[in-house]
Amino acid sequence: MKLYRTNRGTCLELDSHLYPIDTEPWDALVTRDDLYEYLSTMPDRLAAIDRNAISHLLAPIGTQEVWAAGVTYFRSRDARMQESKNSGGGDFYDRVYDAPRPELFFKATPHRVAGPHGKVAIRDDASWSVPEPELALMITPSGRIVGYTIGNDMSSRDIEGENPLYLPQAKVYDRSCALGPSVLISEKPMPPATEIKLEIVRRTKTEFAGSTTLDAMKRDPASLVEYLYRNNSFPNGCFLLTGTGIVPPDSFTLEPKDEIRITITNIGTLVNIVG
Ligand code: DO4
Ligand code: MG
Repeated sequence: MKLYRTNRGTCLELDSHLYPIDTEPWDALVTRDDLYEYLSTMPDRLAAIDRNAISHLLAPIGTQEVWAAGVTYFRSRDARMQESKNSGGGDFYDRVYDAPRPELFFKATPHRVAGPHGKVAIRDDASWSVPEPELALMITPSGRIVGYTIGNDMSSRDIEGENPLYLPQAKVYDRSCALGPSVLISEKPMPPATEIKLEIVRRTKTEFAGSTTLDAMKRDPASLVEYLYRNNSFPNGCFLLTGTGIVPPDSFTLEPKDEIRITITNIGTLVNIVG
């Protein structure tokens, strides 16, 4: 079962049919702890619409904040230690990878988030930029994970590598995040074999491709949520990106017009253009 935000409002996909949900706003819907059960019975009361009625998809976000976890995969720990070795920051990444407390940081407000086929940005003052393909959790105000989508945690590696204290500048700027295309609504955690794939296409040629699976993640999503919600409230819920396990080689940096394609099993493919 998948939720979409579209030019025609919120739509539910169930058993290959698409149903418009005009009954309540996005925020009211995604704050429900019983979202799965609630949506499961909806088709009994709704008429399916033709897919052609949808001309484009929007980022599946209302007023939620987007947060992110870092260094949750060995590949990310490794890449960060490398990029910050000259600034003396490398040790921090190693320590957080093994510490009970995860790295959690604020990533984006809704206006900084691009939707499917929207433009994501590289900073004008950065020289080394990468996308970070991540599983994103959709979490209710009470801390329940009710859905999963794809997140792109766009990052400026040179800025973060210069000094770990520059992390907010490396991570938070206009169109530094993308979400979509759908939110998979599920009562169960995503299976460990779930694959995350990244492909970066430059002028029709694949410039980089990589993949990982969720079982390579060091942390349990529920424990990331537990830390995030400690002394921290989210009246309309929030999204939490769970970290990247795919980092292109150090010789790679994004360029304008690159197409970033992130695929996660059972969620879909999030496509964005650098621009
Ligand atoms: O420690 C910096 C950020 C790490 C991150 O965004 C990731 O591992 O995905
Ligand atoms: Mg990240």
